[in-house]
Amino acid sequence: METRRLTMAQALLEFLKNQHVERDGVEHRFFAGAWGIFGHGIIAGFGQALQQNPDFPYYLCRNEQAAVHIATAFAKSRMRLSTFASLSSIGPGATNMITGAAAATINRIPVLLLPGDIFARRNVAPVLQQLECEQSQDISVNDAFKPVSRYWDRINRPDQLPCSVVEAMRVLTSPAHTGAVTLALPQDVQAEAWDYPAEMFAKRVWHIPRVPPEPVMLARAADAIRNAKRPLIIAGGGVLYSDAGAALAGFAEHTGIPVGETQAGKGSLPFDHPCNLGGIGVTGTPGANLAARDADLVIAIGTRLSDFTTASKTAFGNPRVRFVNVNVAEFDAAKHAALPLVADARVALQQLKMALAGYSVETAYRNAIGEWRARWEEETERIFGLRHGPPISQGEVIGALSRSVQPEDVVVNAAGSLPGDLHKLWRTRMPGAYHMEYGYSCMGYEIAGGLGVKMADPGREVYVMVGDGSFLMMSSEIATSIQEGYKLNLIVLDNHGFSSIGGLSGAIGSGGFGTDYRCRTSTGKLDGDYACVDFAALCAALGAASVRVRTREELEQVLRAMRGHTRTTAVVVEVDKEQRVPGYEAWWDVPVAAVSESETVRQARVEYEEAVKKERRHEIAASV
Ligand SMILES: Cc1ncc(C[n+]2csc(CCOP(=O)(O)OP(=O)(O)O)c2C)c(N)n1
Ligand SMILES: [Mg+2]
Repeated sequence: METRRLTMAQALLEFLKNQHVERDGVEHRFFAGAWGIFGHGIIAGFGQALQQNPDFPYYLCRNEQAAVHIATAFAKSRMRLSTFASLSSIGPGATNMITGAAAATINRIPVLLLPGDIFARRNVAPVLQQLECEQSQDISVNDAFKPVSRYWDRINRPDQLPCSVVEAMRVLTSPAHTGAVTLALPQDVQAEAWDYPAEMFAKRVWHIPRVPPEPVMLARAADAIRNAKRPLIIAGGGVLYSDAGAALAGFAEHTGIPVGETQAGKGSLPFDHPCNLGGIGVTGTPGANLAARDADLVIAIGTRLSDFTTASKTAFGNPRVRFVNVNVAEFDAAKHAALPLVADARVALQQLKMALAGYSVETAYRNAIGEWRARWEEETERIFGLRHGPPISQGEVIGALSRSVQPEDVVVNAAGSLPGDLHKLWRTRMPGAYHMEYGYSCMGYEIAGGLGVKMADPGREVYVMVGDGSFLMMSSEIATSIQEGYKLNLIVLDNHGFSSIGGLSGAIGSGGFGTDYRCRTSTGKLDGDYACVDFAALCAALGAASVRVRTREELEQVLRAMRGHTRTTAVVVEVDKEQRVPGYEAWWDVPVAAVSESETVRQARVEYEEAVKKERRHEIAASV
């Protein structure tokens, strides 16, 4: 057998370089390189391997958490057909990646994590940054990746590598099982050599299947739809990852069934498609939520049915409502006691359309959909057209940006009040043009994520909308965007604290406690002046061109100019935290204290106890 004598790290890298995926006959190189930060736990092993393999680019970021967010955003933008590896030293560098791993796994996005690990040899333990355990020599901080990884392994001997890497690839490329994969790399083993079979480094192409639905289940699903009077589609991220937008449009046009989009599924249809009711759930539009309330059949495609989508299981008010779940993952297909159509979204939609020849929803329902859509356009225009302040309203900022972008441009966001406002208001015209990380809603994802989105398709303008709270949590990748020459457009919304959690605090009777960036005073409370931060100066200090604006006109002017810039540019705008976009026909379960010294909390609890009664137990309903 032909062999190649390589270190474990060199062999791993050589293997990664040669992995490809293929779907619909089109091949993609799976790894575009590696992001990370070197330390003693990785520099002599994987670091050395990277240095002698310039065709596998290494990108240096500022925070290992950001490395994983960049990889996640890149992979999400590439519809999971390629990604980056993320590496770290042992110890804090490794644990910095755990938040990123959780975000990737929850969002079902493939990322490969390569944290350095403590010596397998053990004789020099405890090494720098080692977590010592009295009960076992077999534990390191990297064990903390287990619950947030879809596959986890530690390479304790160089000859273990072949078994692990093929398992890693199987999981990363599986539409149903993908997420974060962690291969923990003991520092000493990375540098050890072994005679690897040369075949391990041959080009390997992983086929991404389009699993067709089982015919009997397809027929049952078609029957359920034919018998429905008020069917509704929920389009989740799976629609986009399956490249099923056109199939969804064809199915919706043919049947007249309206579509509500989840955060991950937004952009499945263009916003102005006659069947698109827009966002659904807690942050949904009135039309989508009224359709959900009365629906007798919900066709949930490629969605996890999270509480934001189901309005904490209060969204579906029809006592006879049933579900047909189209999903590649059995796990999701079985939720809500649905008729499970385990299948690729595109194939399932094409076959369902054929099975439903001659079927259409009633005219009255079609008319209602048209009316909801028209009313929502009016409401959007009202919010975009507010003349509030200054400080201006967040809705006006979204309106100004919405009017200045091209259809292929991408808006990126993750946490705060913006996800709700954007889910409702953003007018997505193309798949991938709305990039929201809302599975983990991880503050700090925005700027790092924006960089990943830009790298996935440098031809598209990327607009990162980021709240002041998220910005303060992680803005350091601005410097990385300058270093790598990937231009971002940053819109920083300064409202001196947390509009989102502040509003929530009000709703649970706590009046915004602990959610404003105010100085502590002699009262002992945070009730002084705002601790103002000069975000424009921060952006400039990190290398971006930056400007602060106050009025809508100034904002519009800067947004127009930004497009022409070639390096990362930021506009900072103060917004009025109290001028919120309302919620429409939806509720979210955030339990209120059952006993309290505060009258407002007691009152909120009374309302809570009433509202929680609307929660349904769909999981125990008889199936379709
Ligand atoms: C890492 C992380 N920590 C805490 C939270 C909880 N959280 C959600 S939104 C939010 C406030 C975000 O503030 P900002 O970015 O200024 O947005 P705003 O609410 O003002 O729109 C917090 C603390 C979170 N989602 N992520
Ligand atoms: Mg804020």
